[in-house]
Amino acid sequence: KYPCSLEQVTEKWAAAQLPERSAASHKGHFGHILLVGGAPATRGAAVLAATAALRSGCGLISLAVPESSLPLPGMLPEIMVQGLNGNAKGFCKKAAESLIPMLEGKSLAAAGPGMGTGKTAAAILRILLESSLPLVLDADALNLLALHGELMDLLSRKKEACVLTPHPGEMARLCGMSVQAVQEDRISAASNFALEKGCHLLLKGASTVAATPDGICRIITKGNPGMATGGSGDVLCGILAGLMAQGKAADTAAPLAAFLHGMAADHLAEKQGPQGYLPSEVAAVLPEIFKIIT
Ligand code: NPW
Ligand code: AMP
Ligand code: MG
Repeated sequence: KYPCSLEQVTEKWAAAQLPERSAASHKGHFGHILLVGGAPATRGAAVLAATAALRSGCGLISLAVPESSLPLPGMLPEIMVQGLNGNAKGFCKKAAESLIPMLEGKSLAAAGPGMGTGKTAAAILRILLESSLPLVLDADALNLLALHGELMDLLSRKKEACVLTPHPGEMARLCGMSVQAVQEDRISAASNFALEKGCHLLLKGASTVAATPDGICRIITKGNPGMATGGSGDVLCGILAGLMAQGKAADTAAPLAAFLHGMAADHLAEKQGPQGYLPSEVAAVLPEIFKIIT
């Protein structure tokens, strides 16, 4: 029935995939992420993603936001920040050229949380798609792909791994389908896109589907409806970037990120109650999850 083979992600599998740390390791071993997003009205999304990347164990993270978004609320001092040309709406013209030197020395880029969908945001996404960095694309980066055919073509041609993390609404925009059609056959929707574009894709929601460009779909059943709140997906984006920065290949990092994210939320739902726990708390509990996962 499906265009792919199916695997269920188990706790045993997830535990066996966790990044390792030798006693002599240092931050240079765990990658340097460039995260782009955070227009003024949605700057919290970028902070949540950057925080989650650190909580998943990345070595370094540099956050690029419009200068008009500074200072950032809830900002951790561990995050390095660069304000690029911007106004009240988001990134402005010169932001795209000032981003180019920031690509140097990075292990991967993640883009989209709270980024906005204006002209300069599109120019920034083009630079990232034309770069030699692996990418994690979420939220507005997905909306930009859906809006601009030439960006979608660049995605198809990109050699380095790209992981897209749409919720069903974003997936519907990416495929030009209705949300209902996506939800009716989530596995085929995710797998067909991954096969056609040669990318990895995590279709989020109850029972997340992790599709690879070579026709494998991994199903993640961790997670609960308490996660249905603003900022949840931004945290997942950060966890995924954090795992890839630590050297995890996209086909492992994507299902592992969704599993850890869901397990952390299940842990909070069990301890605190089924709803009202926050995405920032899901990120904060990750160290405990790394400890208890068997
Ligand atoms: P409807 O109502 O069914 O027609 P959007 P967003 C549809 C940032 N954020 N799950 C549904 O449409 C993000 O990073 C900032 C979800 C719904 O109205 C982005 O940059 C925050 N959606 C930006 O905001 C916290 C589903 O999609 C629409 C769905 C916009 O992101 C919040 C919502 O999606 C947010 O993360 C499903 N299962 N099924 C911050 N604190 O700064 C259908 N939809 O329009 O893409 O908006 O996800 O909020
Ligand atoms: P976003 O819509 O981008 O904020 O992403 C929402 C996040 O919460 C994704 O990781 C979803 O998989 C997760 N999520 C939302 N609702 C549920 C649900 N009912 N069951 C499990 N996970 C969910
Ligand atoms: Mg989102």
